[in-house]
Amino acid sequence: MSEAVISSQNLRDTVIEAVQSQEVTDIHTHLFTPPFGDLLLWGVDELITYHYLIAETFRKTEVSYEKFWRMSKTEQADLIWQTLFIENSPISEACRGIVTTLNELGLDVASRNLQSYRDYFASMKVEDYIDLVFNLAKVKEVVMTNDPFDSAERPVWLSEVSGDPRFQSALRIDPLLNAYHEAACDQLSAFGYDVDRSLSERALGEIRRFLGDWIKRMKPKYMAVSLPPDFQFPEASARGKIIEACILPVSREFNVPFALMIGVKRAVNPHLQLAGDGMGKADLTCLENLLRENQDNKFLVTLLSRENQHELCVLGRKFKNLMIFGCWWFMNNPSIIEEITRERIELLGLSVIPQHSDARILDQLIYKWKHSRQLIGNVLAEKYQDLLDSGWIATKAEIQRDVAALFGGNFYRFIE
Ligand code: HDL
Ligand code: ZN
Repeated sequence: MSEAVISSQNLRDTVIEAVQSQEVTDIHTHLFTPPFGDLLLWGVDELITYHYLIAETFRKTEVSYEKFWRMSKTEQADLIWQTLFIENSPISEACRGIVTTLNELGLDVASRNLQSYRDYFASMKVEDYIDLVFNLAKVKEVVMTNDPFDSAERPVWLSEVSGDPRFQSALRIDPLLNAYHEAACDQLSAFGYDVDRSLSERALGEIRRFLGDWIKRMKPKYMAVSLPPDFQFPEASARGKIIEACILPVSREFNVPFALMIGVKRAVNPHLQLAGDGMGKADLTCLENLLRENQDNKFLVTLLSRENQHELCVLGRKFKNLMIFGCWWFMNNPSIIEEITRERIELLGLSVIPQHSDARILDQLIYKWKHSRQLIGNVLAEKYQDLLDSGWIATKAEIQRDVAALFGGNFYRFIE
């Protein structure tokens, strides 16, 4: 039996150490294993041209959208660096993340010499860099976002190449659910599935076959879709019909949870391209209905609106088939991470997945997890202290057990 943790400072140190040392499974990223080639983004110019920084740059620069999008990636990075790091202090979370990453890599942040950082990456092999980043970030494995409708990604899957086992897959089905008539129906026909626009019983069967084929091919940890804030279920729409007749039965048949990421408004400012998406507060009646009427299905859920988080926690208390995860996108900022981690622990104890990185660029794993570990560690230390103040003495082994559950154990148990 490991020694009991009894003094306050000893307790805090033990909690922080447990959080800092625990390897994490990152359950939602946009990273790709090396066989996907250039789809795996890494290096300082990719970091600087992350769409979060593009949006922030336009708030400070006089450069037009048209002129920016005509620039090369290097020219874009030069403008962003000059605008957000030199002419202004890189104080936002997305900017600070790059400073943290460069610092953790041991580069001379004080020099502010962008070319020297570029030289560092120019000498790096991607396979070596993956090892370096995973070790620095203490990431055990990441779950990718894999879209069978994507023209660049699809052929790699069809070539049946095997990648790095640290990169697991997730079957992303946004085109199927959000653009069936506009795109997916024709694409599925082209792929050899006998579907139709009216979603006849035959077509629904073919969509189930498509999902089964890709589950067998990808072996995904879950099926995921991002949904607008006005998503409703049940819904008299192609989306509602496909969820009811295809997603839910296939999810049960293959034991592949359905992940709903609700609250995104795509392209509220199209001039910003990938940086142009917005958000809205959702009506969570859709989740209540899905969870209540499908208690043999497993649902992973993350929401984009801060104002939805308390309701989501209450839903988590009502439905054990709901696993809440992460601080998604516009939620992934220290002030909100701290607030909702505290709220989740107070309402749900240790039965959530507190964070994912959403990393698009490999290097981001370093800062996204360093920042989140600090925040989650502080909240946990406070909560164990509250226990100690009431006489409950948590041992080091118990704290390590609890942190392991939050950083991967809950996920693996939920999907098994
Ligand atoms: O839909 C999603 O998975 C979102 O995470 C978007 O990819 C978004 O652009 C993003 O990267 N957010 O962090
Ligand atoms: Zn994402």
